[in-house]
Amino acid sequence: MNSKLYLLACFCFTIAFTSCEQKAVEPQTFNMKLWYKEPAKASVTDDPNGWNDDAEWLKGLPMGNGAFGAVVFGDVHKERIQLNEESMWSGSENDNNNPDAFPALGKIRELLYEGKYKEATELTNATQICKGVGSGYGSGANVPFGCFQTLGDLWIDFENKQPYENYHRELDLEDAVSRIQYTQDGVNYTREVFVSHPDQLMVIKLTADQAGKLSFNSSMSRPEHAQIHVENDQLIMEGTMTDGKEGEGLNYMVRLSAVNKNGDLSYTDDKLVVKNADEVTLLLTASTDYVLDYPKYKGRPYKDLTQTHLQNGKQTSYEDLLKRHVTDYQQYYKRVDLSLTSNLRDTIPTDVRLQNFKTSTTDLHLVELLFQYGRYLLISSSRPGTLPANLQGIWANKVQTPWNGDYHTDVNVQMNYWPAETTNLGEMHLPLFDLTKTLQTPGSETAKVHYNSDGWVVHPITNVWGYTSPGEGASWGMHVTGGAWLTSHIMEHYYFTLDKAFLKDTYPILKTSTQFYMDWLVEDKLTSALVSGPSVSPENTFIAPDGSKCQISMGPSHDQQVIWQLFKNFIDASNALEIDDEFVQQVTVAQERLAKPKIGADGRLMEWNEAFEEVEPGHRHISHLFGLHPGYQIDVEETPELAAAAKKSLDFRIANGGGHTGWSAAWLINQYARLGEAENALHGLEMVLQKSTNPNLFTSHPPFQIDANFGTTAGIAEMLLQSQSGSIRLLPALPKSWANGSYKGLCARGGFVVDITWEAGIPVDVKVFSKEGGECTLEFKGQKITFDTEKGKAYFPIKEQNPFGAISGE
Ligand code: FUC
Repeated sequence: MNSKLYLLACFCFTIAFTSCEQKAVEPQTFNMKLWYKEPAKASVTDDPNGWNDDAEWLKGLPMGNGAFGAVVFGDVHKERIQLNEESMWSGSENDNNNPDAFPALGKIRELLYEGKYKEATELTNATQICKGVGSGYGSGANVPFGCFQTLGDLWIDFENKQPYENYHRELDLEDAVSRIQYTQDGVNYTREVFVSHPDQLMVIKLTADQAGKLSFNSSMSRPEHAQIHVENDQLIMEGTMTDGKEGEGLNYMVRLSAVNKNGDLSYTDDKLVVKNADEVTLLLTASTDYVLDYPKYKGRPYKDLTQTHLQNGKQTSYEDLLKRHVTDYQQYYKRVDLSLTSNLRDTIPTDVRLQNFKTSTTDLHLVELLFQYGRYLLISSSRPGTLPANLQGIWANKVQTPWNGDYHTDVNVQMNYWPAETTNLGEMHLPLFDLTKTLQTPGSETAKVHYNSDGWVVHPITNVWGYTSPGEGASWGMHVTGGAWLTSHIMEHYYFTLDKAFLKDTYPILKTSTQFYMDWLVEDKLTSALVSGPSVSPENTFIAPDGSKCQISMGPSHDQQVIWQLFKNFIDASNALEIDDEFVQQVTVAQERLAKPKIGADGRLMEWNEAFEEVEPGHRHISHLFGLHPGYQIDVEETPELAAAAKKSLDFRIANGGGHTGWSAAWLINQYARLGEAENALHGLEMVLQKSTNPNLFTSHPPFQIDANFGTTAGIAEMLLQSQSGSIRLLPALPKSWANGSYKGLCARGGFVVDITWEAGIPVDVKVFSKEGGECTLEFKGQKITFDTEKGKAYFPIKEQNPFGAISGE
């Protein structure tokens, strides 16, 4: 036993099976840092094509406070800090609903019942897709859909262009500070950068260990729509983006100012100039006039806000700014520890670790790092009151971001939030619900125009302008369960927190989403089961009996499972709020009548209602296993046949090249974890690290897409703790190579927080903290123990007699 495990075990055995408020011993972990011996090169210009990654930017270190983001290059002679503000969106509110849709709906369903898939797919393309150009095929910077864009760059051009040595840069995940140090001409220079949530600004402190050695010019730039001027000791960059209709869109402003120790500080027309200072602190604030409020979306006092935050920052000492930042950040970050290794020092730079991992996957510290990095990124890109994290979180370095950096609702934005509850960051989940709320009104307009239905609907994409229409191609755009999938997150938050006030507040969203699908579902002519359609199984194509390649059908398994989950959630929410009206009863009946997952002749879970062959057997979407993960419909214990079929489907996908995009591999981790398939889950994780991770640990589709960061963190948590089935499954998918370890602070449904230490694959110490009271069932390899809990108390249920001790770790 290594010393930290021994300490923990001793501590726990003295407590026995008691409830108490005592804290478990903090496990020692080694510093959670991304660190490098080389800078990212600021002199390399970005590729003008937004779809191409920029290798140097992907070496930069991302920072953020939920709304403001920065990527720090750490270059010595000329520093580049690329800037983001989450609402830097071009475009504007726009009506994309298609009045031709509803009149053709019945005909498409008839064609599908007649087995005329080709004709049905063609008619869907002709009538059901959005009006206008929609998202502009993912390149919508200049159309109304718009695009999430860079805010520009901050440059710090140092006078000293001499060679340097002793270079080191890092991002410390434990305090969310980036540090750079190097030596030039015998002078030791340092930079410290952080983005403060409490003070709403970015702070950059530059020092030299000899007097008067800091001389530089600082400037700002943006590829378009930017004016620079100086006003009252501030360098200001401002502009107006396009609304996509040849008019003016959102306005933005960035303010930069500095505080110097000795030397001279001055402002020219477009620069801040420092000469011979000992130390300088740069402060930067930014905002737009965006407001998340359909249909106006404007009105934030962005000029005043940036001014106030900058002035307040200038009047506060660097030490106080740093202290407030660290305190604020750590209240979230410190809730969870994960230890898979017993080493205490990290001597290998992160990019080297990543490179080594391609040939040897034994580096468990890299796994710990990637896990905590996902939590860091969520805290940095999604805070209460901000917009949700988009396809790139809040980090994008160009004007045209791939897929507009939007919210894809057929897995991607949901994946961003998979780790929120399990890794103890429930507050960071709230922005997703705020966005969902604002989609109700435009979504009900779309439901009316397209389907003459009540309730509201969202298709596979949305943006900050309330876009809810289908996409511009039926093959992917006719995904009708985006709204239902979004609302499942509301219930996840409730299942984890049991927060009734929250549930009461959000119940209308669940109810109106349920209303839509109650209207939308139709009876299958043959079986009279309720089916969804015409629709797609996200982005996948099948071969119809006549040999044609089609996407549109009735009752794709994905829709059926998402709607099943929505109805379950709605029924659970109604029960929790003691609502039992006629509508709840109708939904209960309808849930029973839904067409259920089916197993094909080859033993796989069927993706469509009929046994079609898929065009791409290794397709990246694994949507027909929604019921396995993130849904609850398929479970190893409750529905073992379906679980076995799900496993066959997964194995088949992989055997045919599946998991080739980052997020797809990340989903595999979660799905295999739910099946208790530890080694396969680990394989998914290794795929993410080997094929889909950049030097700064941003994951990749390619191009860069952040969902796999979040999906991987969630997947690791899912391997270590699950609670979707009613009991708390301890170490449900623990790979052999993770034989010894510990974690603290992972969350389970029912309001429980779990700390655990395991040896040779067996739990040797478990602490369960009960936030809300109630019965708790722990499960390990099928063996269960149940005990009652009281709100606010901790339990150590396996002390003197470990009921799991007799179980083999194999
Ligand atoms: C989904 C995926 C694509 C990509 C895009 C942003 O629709 O099918 O692979 O990730 O979102």
